[in-house]
Amino acid sequence: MQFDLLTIFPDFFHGPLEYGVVARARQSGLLKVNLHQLRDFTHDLHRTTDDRPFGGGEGMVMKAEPIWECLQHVTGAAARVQRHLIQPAPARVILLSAQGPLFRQADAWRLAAYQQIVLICGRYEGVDERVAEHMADEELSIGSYVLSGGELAAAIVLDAVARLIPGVLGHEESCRNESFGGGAASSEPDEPPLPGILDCPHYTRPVEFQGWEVPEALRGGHHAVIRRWRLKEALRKTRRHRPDLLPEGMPAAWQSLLREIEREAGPPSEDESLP
Ligand code: 6GU
Repeated sequence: MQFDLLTIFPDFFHGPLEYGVVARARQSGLLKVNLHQLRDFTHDLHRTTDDRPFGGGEGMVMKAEPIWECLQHVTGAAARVQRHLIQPAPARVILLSAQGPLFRQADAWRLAAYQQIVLICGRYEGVDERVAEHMADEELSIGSYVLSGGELAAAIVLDAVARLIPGVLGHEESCRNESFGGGAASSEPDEPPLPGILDCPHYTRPVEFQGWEVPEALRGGHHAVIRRWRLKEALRKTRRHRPDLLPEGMPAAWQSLLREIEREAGPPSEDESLP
């Protein structure tokens, strides 16, 4: 899988690309990342990538032309390579923008099916709307807050997608049994991920530390007991931290565990019941 990142700060990505799972995926050849300096696609002496907004107002707007020219370069080269493939996989062009729909785990799974993903990182007060309208296939935001540029968001999208490429994660770090992966819900290892809840708590040695003990259920080696404990604690954490993730038509077993949790906890505190 190939990522092409369009940015005025290509060096920003050295950290995110050079550690852990992403670095290993690149070394193994499962992931290729190309950084493109948008200033290389300008034609003026000052390599200008921004300009004043039509209609006036504060701040600068990222120009459409350097992005257009860089996209021609990036997807044009891919098209030449793809002419030799039997079934060319399409590229997906994404604009990172605070105005996009929220990037979720389901989007990471969806994007992992593409052969090439192009991420356009906006800067300044915004990007000329013709990029979102005519050049990008979609916009994505990583959350309800304002960042000073799309680079951090692009690194997050790249990380979330790269670790889903088949072969990138080993067995010990498989991605199904974790938050949003549906692991607590899936009974079969090859089942597609369900709409996810949060991951269950994890413990390692020592069994007691500073008087804090590892829960009894995890210590006995009874697989059914462990499985039930993990699902229950995943539900407990989800109910407490992200009740919005609890699906509408929950399996009866989940509902019964949640009733147990509610009996143990009493009614949600005023703080938790706020929207
Ligand atoms: Cl993708 N970009 C910017 N500038 N701010 C954001 C964002 C993206 N997602 C959340 N806030």
